[in-house]
Amino acid sequence: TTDQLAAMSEWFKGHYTNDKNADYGVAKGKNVIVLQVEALQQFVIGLKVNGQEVTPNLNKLIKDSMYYENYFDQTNQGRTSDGEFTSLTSLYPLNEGSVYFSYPQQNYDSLPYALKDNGYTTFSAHAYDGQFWNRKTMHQHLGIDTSMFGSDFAPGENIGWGLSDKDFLSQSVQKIATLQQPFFSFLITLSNHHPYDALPAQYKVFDEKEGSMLDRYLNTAHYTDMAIGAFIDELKSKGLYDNTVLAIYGDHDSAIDIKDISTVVQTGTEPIDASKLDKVPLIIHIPGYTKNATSSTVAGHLDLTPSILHLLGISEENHLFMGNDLFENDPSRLVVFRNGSYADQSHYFLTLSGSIQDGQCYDLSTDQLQPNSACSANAEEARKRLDMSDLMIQANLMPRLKSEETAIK
Ligand code: GP9
Repeated sequence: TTDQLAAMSEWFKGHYTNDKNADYGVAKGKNVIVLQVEALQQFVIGLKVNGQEVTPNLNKLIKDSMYYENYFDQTNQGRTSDGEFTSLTSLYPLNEGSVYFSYPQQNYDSLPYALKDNGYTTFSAHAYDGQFWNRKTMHQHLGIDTSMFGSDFAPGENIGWGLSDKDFLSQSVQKIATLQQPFFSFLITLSNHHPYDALPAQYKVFDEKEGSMLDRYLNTAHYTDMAIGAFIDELKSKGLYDNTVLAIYGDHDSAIDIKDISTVVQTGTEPIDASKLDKVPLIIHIPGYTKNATSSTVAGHLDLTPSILHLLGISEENHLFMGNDLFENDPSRLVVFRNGSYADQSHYFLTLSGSIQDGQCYDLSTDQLQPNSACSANAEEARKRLDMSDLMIQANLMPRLKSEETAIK
């Protein structure tokens, strides 16, 4: 209804903070590479097993980058496709299924479209078949002009489902180097895929106990980290590294049992330990940016697009992104999960049933149960955001909302 549209418009107006602080536009005009890493979880970052780092290359990159250590996984049943959708459109995944399959014909706003409007070339690549997750269609529909999938790559070393991350990233750099600048490139890795049993023996550096998925995972994650290290070296040798913002994040959890993970890292207290562990790293390397740091700000997949736009000095004003710009100072920011649970800067609200009444409110740092009243307002706000996102997707409201915005101005 018109009232609903007006209410949604109001919400977006309130959400948009127009905080053009000192970081705004620090990477103006730079190329952008977004690297979505299969099943990369935050707990492997900085982790040493038998004295050896699991992700030495990412650890090194972090020393020279912004690193978000509390970046939560906001995906749902659409797994890798949800990682892409939430990150590129700053909308929530569906409750059931994947937007990529269920609503491929709607009009979406997206990071690639926002960049195209600002003169960027847009490109994506993934080593598996383009029909999978309906990517060929959806990448185009999200504003990506050229893509490479599966057989578009030259044959090379295969690991599991397809071309190894090392060869995939290497061939992707060759292609990226030919793109007109500034470019946006979206790359999705594959080798670190569940159940992590396809890695050739010569890449294994950690001992694997018989039947331990965690041990296998540590090896494949280490392999992918090596491939990312080689990728960064190739970007440097092509002269691209110093004029490119490089954002790297994990798409979703690894499906490894928390009991196994707790043998290598400290996990929280039941029953929120598993939810709190469901974090992926976000690393943003910004050439020439001096404020490199680790941030413990609570954040998630929906925040990628607004944050990249902030760095490029592209205003969010004419866009409808539901996530938060991580470079703005906004202590009220909320990370909403698909089942209605949420994390803010001090609480974790956990609802397994999806009902607010059945939820429990925890102190985020101590895991202590709090009175529900401490979480009730944000729990309602969380539900409202999910409903809005669903309505925008299912009723294809983006075009109408955009004209509403224009009418208000
Ligand atoms: C397949 C790959 C894996 O192309 O992206 O998807 P997932 O099974 O992790 O959703």
